[in-house]
Amino acid sequence: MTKRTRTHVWLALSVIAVLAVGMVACGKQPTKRRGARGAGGQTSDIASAALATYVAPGDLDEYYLFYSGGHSGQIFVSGIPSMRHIATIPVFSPYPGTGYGFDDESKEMLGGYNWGDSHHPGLSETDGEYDGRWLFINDNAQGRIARIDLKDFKTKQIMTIPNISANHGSSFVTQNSEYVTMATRMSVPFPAGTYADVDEYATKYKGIAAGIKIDPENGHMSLGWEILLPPFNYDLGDSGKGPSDGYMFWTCYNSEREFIEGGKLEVTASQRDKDFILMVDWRAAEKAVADGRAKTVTGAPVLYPEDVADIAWFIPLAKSPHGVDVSPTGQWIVGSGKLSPTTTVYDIEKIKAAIAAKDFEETIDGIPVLTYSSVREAEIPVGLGPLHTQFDGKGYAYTSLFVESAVAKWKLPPYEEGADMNQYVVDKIPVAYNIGHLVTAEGDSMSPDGNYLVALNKLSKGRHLSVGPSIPESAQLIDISGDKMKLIYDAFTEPEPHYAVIIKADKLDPVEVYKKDDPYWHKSPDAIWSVEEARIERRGKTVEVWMMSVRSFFAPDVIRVNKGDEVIIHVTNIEQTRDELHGFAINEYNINLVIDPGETKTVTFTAAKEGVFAFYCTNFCSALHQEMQGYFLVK
Ligand code: RUQ
Ligand code: CUA
Repeated sequence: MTKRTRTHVWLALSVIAVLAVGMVACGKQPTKRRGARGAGGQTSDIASAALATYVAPGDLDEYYLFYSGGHSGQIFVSGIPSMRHIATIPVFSPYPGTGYGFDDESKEMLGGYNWGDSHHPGLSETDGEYDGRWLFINDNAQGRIARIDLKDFKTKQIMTIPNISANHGSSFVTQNSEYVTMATRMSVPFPAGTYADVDEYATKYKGIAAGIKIDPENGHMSLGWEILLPPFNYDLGDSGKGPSDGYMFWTCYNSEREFIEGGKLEVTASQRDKDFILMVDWRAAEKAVADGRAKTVTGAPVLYPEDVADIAWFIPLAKSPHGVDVSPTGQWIVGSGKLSPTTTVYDIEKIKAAIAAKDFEETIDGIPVLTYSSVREAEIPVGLGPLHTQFDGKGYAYTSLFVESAVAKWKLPPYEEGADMNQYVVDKIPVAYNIGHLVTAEGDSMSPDGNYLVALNKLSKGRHLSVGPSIPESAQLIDISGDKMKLIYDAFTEPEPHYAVIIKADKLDPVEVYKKDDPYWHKSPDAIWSVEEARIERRGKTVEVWMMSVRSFFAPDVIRVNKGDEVIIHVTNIEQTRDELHGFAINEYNINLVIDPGETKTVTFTAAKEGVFAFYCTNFCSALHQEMQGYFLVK
């Protein structure tokens, strides 16, 4: 491309940036609370919004909202409509509040990292409906994926696969939870661990799309297949449903396939008018692996599109694509480009017909590019900076507009022949600058509820009291039950919200106690249930302790070791009463376990410091909680 076109793109981007900055409001001072009553004794908008979101003391919310915590590495849980933050689920980062990352098991899961970049939570599904079993979440930084069991809201597995770099297009679950997606956002030399300089980017660097198999019995994840891809940046994804079940979709940018040192990727990756949606037939990929057509590379079954046809296709999409979302019926595939003021709708039937007719524009690294005009249904003029789309189940779609700081509501097909497409954009609501993702109630399922939408902001307009340069994030609750969208609540979210999912509260039934005889829970072989079983055993330089905790003491309450010993402590909380958690912290040893009723946790460490160290219960458990302590003596 010429220097001139580059300058143009650069200019356009700068204009967008300036526009955006111009919209930032100044810091907030406390405002007088506005009256809830409008003129003439009418109930004002504020009063009806308050009524719509107020969950009275003792009442419960209607939905769970799970939103990712970005580089906090966590998932946050709120209720809808109150938007109250009620829990934090630590996934990729330690969280002393629940003792996560301190016991052997969670430490091992974290794999030596103490953070992750969690972006897109995805719920397990049965027949295209959220079934409330598991929640999946990706780590964009370390290329990982995790599973949370919604029976106890705890992270049960963190998985890494080879050859993938920056897993962003994840975690999008198939209609019957057969697979969850993973994909490379930032291509690197292939196979994993190869060295090649960035000037060999176009040829030596590769992307990967992967299908992670989910065990239907217990949710356990394992690698199903990988597909070798050109070095584009694979961004967002979604799984098909109904007529598109069997397909996975990912947007990609930088189809220019270059990384020029000092060249500004934002400029070099914005040259082409269109990039692509990658579409993968996961059943065909699964079969190709079963038929022995994959090559084993760094331990992974990798399919090469040059050798294995009919597993992957590209669909052109303007421009620097970000979100791709499948409509509730599964017929419409909706893609948005950050630098195009339109959202493009594709018909899965046209896509299938184009594949059958080999209606291709070109082939890139063995992957056919479907002819745009044959598969596109319509381009909808939604507005500036479209990112993500959600649905209400009543035939409407909602697209977030980053640059415009708004949500556009528009109608899904069918459209009248030759009609002015502007008429199908039926409503727009401004939100706090700048919006990234948005989510509707049960929005990724085949039957969204059509009542609530949460707009998650990227940059904040200062919707809260000022707390310094780290402006509190904001998530806005929007009522989408009527023709016009209505902003009804401004909530804080912990940094930094990316995607979220909303599930009906009555679909979950979490336990409050690990019942001693509940076969669902894997029992630790080191659990003990009485003072009599409590003991300390020494084997050479290893001291192993089986400890029991109950209101309000530990048994044993004195542990004597020698400096340099390896110490293994198993603590069982034998309580069977709700909210009777006990902590176990050894001062100055950086040990902090929190053990739920009926749970056993193990910590292994070296007694490196000599002296006498108190240990105590960190979780308030009874009137005599302060007395719940003991001593760890290191000679
Ligand atoms: S991204 S603001 Cu990580 Cu989900 Cu679109
Ligand atoms: Cu046990 Cu506090």
